[in-house]
Amino acid sequence: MIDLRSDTVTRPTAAMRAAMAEAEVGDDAYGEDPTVNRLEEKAAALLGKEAALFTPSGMMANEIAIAVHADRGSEVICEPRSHVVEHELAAMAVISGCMPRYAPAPDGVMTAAIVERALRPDGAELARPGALVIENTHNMAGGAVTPVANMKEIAALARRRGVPIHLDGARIFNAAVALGVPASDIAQHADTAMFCLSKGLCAPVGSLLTGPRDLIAEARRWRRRLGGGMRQAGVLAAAGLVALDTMRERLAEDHATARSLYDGLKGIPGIEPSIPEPSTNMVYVTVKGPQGRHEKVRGALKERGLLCNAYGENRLRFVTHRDVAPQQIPAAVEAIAKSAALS
Ligand code: TLP
Repeated sequence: MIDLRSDTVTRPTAAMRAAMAEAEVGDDAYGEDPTVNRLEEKAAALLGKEAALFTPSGMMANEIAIAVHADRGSEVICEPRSHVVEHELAAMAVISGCMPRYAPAPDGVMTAAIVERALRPDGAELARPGALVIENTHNMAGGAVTPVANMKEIAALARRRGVPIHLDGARIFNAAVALGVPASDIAQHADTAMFCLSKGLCAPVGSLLTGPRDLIAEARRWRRRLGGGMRQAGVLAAAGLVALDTMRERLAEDHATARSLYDGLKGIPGIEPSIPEPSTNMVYVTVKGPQGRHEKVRGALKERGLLCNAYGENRLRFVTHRDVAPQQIPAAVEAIAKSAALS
Protein backbone atom coordinates (compact mmCIF):
# COMPACT_ATOMS: atom_id res chain seq x y z
CA MET A 1 0.00 0.00 0.00
CA ILE A 2 1.11 3.54 -0.76
CA ASP A 3 -0.70 5.57 1.88
CA LEU A 4 -1.07 9.18 0.77
CA ARG A 5 -4.16 9.94 2.87
CA SER A 6 -2.28 12.14 5.31
CA ASP A 7 1.05 12.75 7.00
CA THR A 8 -0.77 11.71 10.19
CA VAL A 9 -0.36 8.07 9.12
CA THR A 10 3.40 8.18 9.72
CA ARG A 11 4.67 5.74 12.33
CA PRO A 12 7.17 6.51 15.07
CA THR A 13 10.80 5.77 14.18
CA ALA A 14 12.99 3.24 15.98
CA ALA A 15 14.74 6.13 17.79
CA MET A 16 11.36 7.41 18.99
CA ARG A 17 10.33 3.99 20.28
CA ALA A 18 13.63 3.62 22.10
CA ALA A 19 13.25 7.08 23.68
CA MET A 20 9.69 6.23 24.72
CA ALA A 21 10.83 3.02 26.40
CA GLU A 22 13.51 4.83 28.36
CA ALA A 23 11.64 8.06 29.12
CA GLU A 24 11.96 9.52 32.58
CA VAL A 25 8.41 10.21 33.78
CA GLY A 26 6.39 11.70 36.61
CA ASP A 27 2.85 12.94 37.23
CA ASP A 28 2.35 15.82 34.83
CA ALA A 29 -0.68 17.10 36.77
CA TYR A 30 1.82 18.00 39.51
CA GLY A 31 4.19 19.45 36.88
CA GLU A 32 6.56 16.58 37.70
CA ASP A 33 7.10 14.87 34.38
CA PRO A 34 10.63 15.92 33.44
CA THR A 35 10.28 14.77 29.82
CA VAL A 36 7.06 16.72 29.29
CA ASN A 37 8.69 19.75 30.90
CA ARG A 38 11.66 19.46 28.54
CA LEU A 39 9.38 19.13 25.52
CA GLU A 40 7.36 22.18 26.54
CA GLU A 41 10.52 24.23 27.08
CA LYS A 42 11.93 23.17 23.74
CA ALA A 43 8.69 23.91 21.89
CA ALA A 44 8.46 27.37 23.44
CA ALA A 45 12.07 28.12 22.51
CA LEU A 46 11.64 26.91 18.93
CA LEU A 47 8.66 29.17 18.41
CA GLY A 48 10.15 32.08 20.33
CA LYS A 49 7.46 32.04 23.03
CA GLU A 50 7.62 32.15 26.84
CA ALA A 51 5.81 28.90 27.51
CA ALA A 52 4.14 25.87 25.95
CA LEU A 53 1.50 23.27 26.78
CA PHE A 54 1.55 19.65 25.58
CA THR A 55 -1.90 18.63 24.32
CA PRO A 56 -3.21 15.25 23.12
CA SER A 57 -4.16 16.68 19.71
CA GLY A 58 -3.88 19.68 17.43
CA MET A 59 -7.60 20.18 17.57
CA MET A 60 -7.53 20.47 21.35
CA ALA A 61 -4.70 23.01 21.13
CA ASN A 62 -6.69 25.10 18.62
CA GLU A 63 -9.85 24.98 20.66
CA ILE A 64 -8.06 25.82 23.90
CA ALA A 65 -6.50 28.83 22.14
CA ILE A 66 -9.92 30.04 20.99
CA ALA A 67 -11.32 29.52 24.50
CA VAL A 68 -8.45 31.51 26.01
CA HIS A 69 -8.63 34.39 23.52
CA ALA A 70 -12.26 34.88 22.54
CA ASP A 71 -15.19 35.99 24.71
CA ARG A 72 -18.50 34.17 24.42
CA GLY A 73 -20.59 35.75 21.68
CA SER A 74 -17.61 36.98 19.74
CA GLU A 75 -16.52 36.07 16.23
CA VAL A 76 -13.48 34.07 15.25
CA ILE A 77 -12.07 35.46 12.01
CA CYS A 78 -10.81 32.59 9.87
CA GLU A 79 -10.45 31.31 6.33
CA PRO A 80 -13.61 29.36 5.38
CA ARG A 81 -11.72 26.13 4.58
CA SER A 82 -9.56 26.27 7.69
CA HIS A 83 -9.36 23.29 10.05
CA VAL A 84 -11.20 25.11 12.85
CA VAL A 85 -14.17 25.44 10.47
CA GLU A 86 -14.03 22.30 8.34
CA HIS A 87 -12.82 19.64 10.75
CA GLU A 88 -13.47 20.62 14.36
CA LEU A 89 -17.18 19.78 14.62
CA ALA A 90 -18.29 23.33 15.47
CA ALA A 91 -16.21 23.09 18.65
CA MET A 92 -15.69 26.87 18.75
CA ALA A 93 -19.48 27.21 19.14
CA VAL A 94 -19.88 24.32 21.58
CA ILE A 95 -16.91 25.13 23.82
CA SER A 96 -16.42 28.88 23.50
CA GLY A 97 -19.79 30.20 22.29
CA CYS A 98 -18.16 31.73 19.20
CA MET A 99 -19.10 31.94 15.56
CA PRO A 100 -16.72 31.94 12.63
CA ARG A 101 -16.55 35.11 10.51
CA TYR A 102 -15.12 34.16 7.16
CA ALA A 103 -12.06 35.84 5.67
CA PRO A 104 -11.82 34.06 2.30
CA ALA A 105 -8.33 33.79 0.81
CA PRO A 106 -8.83 32.04 -2.55
CA ASP A 107 -5.29 30.61 -2.64
CA GLY A 108 -5.11 30.03 1.13
CA VAL A 109 -2.53 32.78 1.58
CA MET A 110 -3.81 35.24 4.18
CA THR A 111 -3.28 38.99 3.75
CA ALA A 112 -4.00 42.04 5.90
CA ALA A 113 -6.48 43.30 3.28
CA ILE A 114 -8.51 40.08 3.51
CA VAL A 115 -8.51 40.20 7.30
CA GLU A 116 -9.50 43.87 7.28
CA ARG A 117 -12.61 43.14 5.21
CA ALA A 118 -13.70 40.55 7.81
CA LEU A 119 -13.20 42.83 10.82
CA ARG A 120 -16.49 44.59 11.35
CA PRO A 121 -16.68 48.01 12.99
CA ASP A 122 -17.76 48.55 16.55
CA GLY A 123 -21.54 48.64 16.72
CA ALA A 124 -24.29 47.86 19.19
CA GLU A 125 -25.73 45.23 16.84
CA LEU A 126 -22.47 43.63 15.78
CA ALA A 127 -20.61 40.78 17.44
CA ARG A 128 -17.06 41.72 18.31
CA PRO A 129 -14.06 39.99 16.75
CA GLY A 130 -12.71 37.76 19.54
CA ALA A 131 -9.76 36.16 17.77
CA LEU A 132 -8.16 35.71 14.39
CA VAL A 133 -7.01 32.22 13.40
CA ILE A 134 -4.41 31.88 10.65
CA GLU A 135 -3.62 28.41 9.29
CA ASN A 136 -0.04 28.18 8.03
CA THR A 137 0.42 25.95 6.09
CA HIS A 138 -3.20 25.91 4.93
CA ASN A 139 -4.27 22.30 4.60
CA MET A 140 -7.41 22.49 2.45
CA ALA A 141 -5.80 25.14 0.25
CA GLY A 142 -3.15 22.67 -0.83
CA GLY A 143 -0.60 23.25 1.91
CA ALA A 144 -0.31 26.92 0.96
CA VAL A 145 2.21 29.03 2.85
CA THR A 146 1.51 32.53 4.17
CA PRO A 147 4.82 34.46 4.00
CA VAL A 148 6.34 36.20 7.01
CA ALA A 149 5.73 39.67 5.50
CA ASN A 150 1.98 38.96 5.35
CA MET A 151 2.00 37.68 8.92
CA LYS A 152 3.71 40.89 10.02
CA GLU A 153 1.15 43.15 8.30
CA ILE A 154 -1.73 41.11 9.68
CA ALA A 155 -0.26 41.32 13.19
CA ALA A 156 0.06 45.12 12.94
CA LEU A 157 -3.58 45.37 11.84
CA ALA A 158 -4.77 42.97 14.55
CA ARG A 159 -2.87 44.91 17.22
CA ARG A 160 -4.44 48.19 16.08
CA ARG A 161 -7.87 46.57 16.32
CA GLY A 162 -7.15 44.75 19.59
CA VAL A 163 -7.74 41.27 18.13
CA PRO A 164 -5.51 38.41 19.35
CA ILE A 165 -4.03 36.08 16.74
CA HIS A 166 -3.83 32.30 17.05
CA LEU A 167 -1.66 30.51 14.53
CA ASP A 168 -2.82 27.03 13.58
CA GLY A 169 0.68 25.92 12.72
CA ALA A 170 -0.11 22.21 12.66
CA ARG A 171 2.49 22.16 9.86
CA ILE A 172 4.50 25.25 10.82
CA PHE A 173 7.78 23.42 10.21
CA ASN A 174 6.68 22.69 6.65
CA ALA A 175 6.03 26.42 6.26
CA ALA A 176 9.41 27.23 7.82
CA VAL A 177 11.24 24.85 5.47
CA ALA A 178 9.36 26.22 2.44
CA LEU A 179 10.14 29.82 3.40
CA GLY A 180 13.70 29.06 4.52
CA VAL A 181 13.20 30.76 7.90
CA PRO A 182 13.09 29.55 11.52
CA ALA A 183 9.58 28.75 12.72
CA SER A 184 9.90 31.55 15.30
CA ASP A 185 10.02 34.12 12.45
CA ILE A 186 6.49 33.05 11.55
CA ALA A 187 5.18 32.50 15.08
CA GLN A 188 6.41 35.86 16.38
CA HIS A 189 3.51 37.50 14.55
CA ALA A 190 0.91 35.52 16.47
CA ASP A 191 -0.03 35.68 20.16
CA THR A 192 -0.38 31.92 20.43
CA ALA A 193 0.87 29.28 18.01
CA MET A 194 0.30 25.55 17.95
CA PHE A 195 2.07 22.82 16.03
CA CYS A 196 1.59 19.07 15.70
CA LEU A 197 4.21 16.42 16.44
CA SER A 198 2.13 13.69 14.86
CA LYS A 199 2.10 14.82 11.22
CA GLY A 200 5.23 15.08 9.07
CA LEU A 201 7.38 15.00 12.21
CA CYS A 202 6.26 11.35 12.66
CA ALA A 203 5.68 11.27 16.44
CA PRO A 204 2.75 9.08 17.46
CA VAL A 205 0.74 11.60 19.54
CA GLY A 206 0.57 15.21 20.54
CA SER A 207 0.72 18.91 19.79
CA LEU A 208 2.10 21.96 21.53
CA LEU A 209 0.32 25.25 22.20
CA THR A 210 2.83 28.04 22.72
CA GLY A 211 2.43 31.63 23.89
CA PRO A 212 2.89 34.10 26.74
CA ARG A 213 3.24 32.54 30.22
CA ASP A 214 -0.07 33.88 31.56
CA LEU A 215 -2.08 32.65 28.57
CA ILE A 216 -0.46 29.21 28.72
CA ALA A 217 -1.31 28.99 32.44
CA GLU A 218 -4.92 29.67 31.50
CA ALA A 219 -4.63 27.17 28.63
CA ARG A 220 -3.51 24.55 31.16
CA ARG A 221 -6.76 25.03 33.07
CA TRP A 222 -8.71 24.67 29.80
CA ARG A 223 -6.88 21.47 28.92
CA ARG A 224 -7.94 20.05 32.28
CA ARG A 225 -11.51 21.30 31.78
CA LEU A 226 -11.68 19.49 28.45
CA GLY A 227 -10.40 16.28 30.01
CA GLY A 228 -7.01 16.55 28.34
CA GLY A 229 -4.87 16.46 31.47
CA MET A 230 -2.29 13.68 31.32
CA ARG A 231 -0.15 11.86 33.87
CA GLN A 232 3.07 10.03 32.86
CA ALA A 233 2.87 11.67 29.45
CA GLY A 234 6.66 11.66 29.26
CA VAL A 235 6.47 8.43 27.25
CA LEU A 236 4.75 10.47 24.53
CA ALA A 237 6.81 13.61 25.00
CA ALA A 238 10.00 11.56 24.57
CA ALA A 239 8.96 10.71 21.01
CA GLY A 240 8.12 14.37 20.47
CA LEU A 241 11.60 15.45 21.49
CA VAL A 242 13.15 13.03 19.00
CA ALA A 243 10.74 14.35 16.36
CA LEU A 244 11.85 17.93 16.96
CA ASP A 245 15.52 16.94 16.92
CA THR A 246 15.49 14.74 13.83
CA MET A 247 12.51 15.42 11.61
CA ARG A 248 12.26 19.15 10.93
CA GLU A 249 14.85 19.47 8.18
CA ARG A 250 13.68 16.19 6.64
CA LEU A 251 10.37 17.82 5.65
CA ALA A 252 12.13 19.25 2.57
CA GLU A 253 12.21 15.68 1.23
CA ASP A 254 8.43 15.42 1.55
CA HIS A 255 8.10 18.69 -0.39
CA ALA A 256 10.34 17.36 -3.17
CA THR A 257 8.29 14.14 -3.31
CA ALA A 258 5.07 16.15 -3.57
CA ARG A 259 6.57 18.18 -6.38
CA SER A 260 7.56 15.06 -8.32
CA LEU A 261 4.06 13.62 -7.86
CA TYR A 262 2.58 16.88 -9.13
CA ASP A 263 4.92 16.91 -12.14
CA GLY A 264 4.01 13.29 -12.90
CA LEU A 265 0.29 14.07 -12.84
CA LYS A 266 0.50 16.98 -15.31
CA GLY A 267 -1.40 16.25 -18.49
CA ILE A 268 -3.05 13.04 -17.28
CA PRO A 269 -6.54 12.86 -18.85
CA GLY A 270 -9.52 12.88 -16.47
CA ILE A 271 -7.91 14.95 -13.71
CA GLU A 272 -6.52 18.43 -13.28
CA PRO A 273 -4.55 20.01 -10.45
CA SER A 274 -6.99 21.90 -8.22
CA ILE A 275 -4.20 23.95 -6.66
CA PRO A 276 -1.60 25.60 -8.91
CA GLU A 277 1.71 24.38 -7.46
CA PRO A 278 2.45 22.41 -4.33
CA SER A 279 4.61 24.55 -2.08
CA THR A 280 4.78 21.96 0.71
CA ASN A 281 3.73 18.30 1.07
CA MET A 282 0.26 18.20 -0.50
CA VAL A 283 -1.10 17.64 -3.98
CA TYR A 284 -4.78 18.16 -4.69
CA VAL A 285 -6.44 17.20 -7.96
CA THR A 286 -9.96 17.67 -9.28
CA VAL A 287 -11.48 14.65 -10.98
CA LYS A 288 -13.28 15.75 -14.14
CA GLY A 289 -16.81 14.57 -14.80
CA PRO A 290 -20.02 14.42 -12.79
CA GLN A 291 -20.02 15.21 -9.08
CA GLY A 292 -19.07 12.13 -7.08
CA ARG A 293 -16.82 10.60 -9.75
CA HIS A 294 -13.84 11.20 -7.47
CA GLU A 295 -15.20 8.56 -5.08
CA LYS A 296 -15.08 6.02 -7.91
CA VAL A 297 -11.53 7.01 -8.71
CA ARG A 298 -10.59 6.75 -5.05
CA GLY A 299 -12.10 3.25 -4.90
CA ALA A 300 -10.17 2.20 -8.03
CA LEU A 301 -6.98 3.60 -6.51
CA LYS A 302 -7.51 1.60 -3.35
CA GLU A 303 -7.80 -1.58 -5.39
CA ARG A 304 -4.48 -0.68 -7.00
CA GLY A 305 -2.89 -0.24 -3.58
CA LEU A 306 -2.94 3.55 -3.29
CA LEU A 307 -4.82 5.36 -0.53
CA CYS A 308 -5.86 9.03 -0.69
CA ASN A 309 -8.59 11.23 0.79
CA ALA A 310 -11.62 12.56 -1.06
CA TYR A 311 -13.22 15.96 -0.47
CA GLY A 312 -16.09 18.01 -1.88
CA GLU A 313 -16.04 19.40 -5.41
CA ASN A 314 -14.57 16.15 -6.77
CA ARG A 315 -11.21 16.71 -5.13
CA LEU A 316 -8.64 14.12 -4.09
CA ARG A 317 -5.77 14.86 -1.72
CA PHE A 318 -2.37 13.17 -1.79
CA VAL A 319 -0.05 13.96 1.12
CA THR A 320 3.62 13.00 1.09
CA HIS A 321 5.51 11.97 4.23
CA ARG A 322 8.41 9.93 5.55
CA ASP A 323 6.72 6.57 4.96
CA VAL A 324 6.41 7.24 1.21
CA ALA A 325 9.67 6.91 -0.70
CA PRO A 326 10.35 9.06 -3.78
CA GLN A 327 10.89 5.80 -5.67
CA GLN A 328 7.19 4.96 -5.14
CA ILE A 329 6.02 8.04 -7.02
CA PRO A 330 6.14 6.55 -10.54
CA ALA A 331 3.92 3.68 -9.34
CA ALA A 332 1.57 6.20 -7.70
CA VAL A 333 1.37 8.24 -10.93
CA GLU A 334 0.62 5.11 -12.95
CA ALA A 335 -2.12 4.02 -10.53
CA ILE A 336 -3.70 7.50 -10.68
CA ALA A 337 -3.52 7.63 -14.50
CA LYS A 338 -5.17 4.20 -14.86
CA SER A 339 -7.85 4.92 -12.24
CA ALA A 340 -8.67 8.35 -13.70
CA ALA A 341 -9.14 6.74 -17.14
CA LEU A 342 -11.99 4.56 -15.85
CA SER A 343 -15.48 5.92 -16.55
N1 TLP B 1 -5.54 17.48 9.89
C1 TLP B 1 -5.92 16.14 9.45
C2 TLP B 1 -7.43 16.02 9.31
O1 TLP B 1 -8.06 16.40 10.47
C3 TLP B 1 -7.98 16.82 8.17
C4 TLP B 1 -5.22 15.84 8.15
O2 TLP B 1 -5.23 14.66 7.76
O3 TLP B 1 -4.70 16.77 7.51
N2 TLP B 1 -4.90 21.92 12.10
C5 TLP B 1 -4.63 21.50 10.85
C6 TLP B 1 -4.23 22.49 9.82
C7 TLP B 1 -4.73 20.13 10.53
O4 TLP B 1 -4.48 19.75 9.28
C8 TLP B 1 -5.09 19.21 11.54
C9 TLP B 1 -5.25 17.75 11.23
C10 TLP B 1 -5.35 19.70 12.83
C11 TLP B 1 -5.26 21.07 13.06
C12 TLP B 1 -5.77 18.80 13.96
O5 TLP B 1 -4.77 17.98 14.41
P1 TLP B 1 -5.16 16.64 15.23
O6 TLP B 1 -5.55 15.62 14.22
O7 TLP B 1 -3.93 16.32 15.98
O8 TLP B 1 -6.28 17.00 16.14
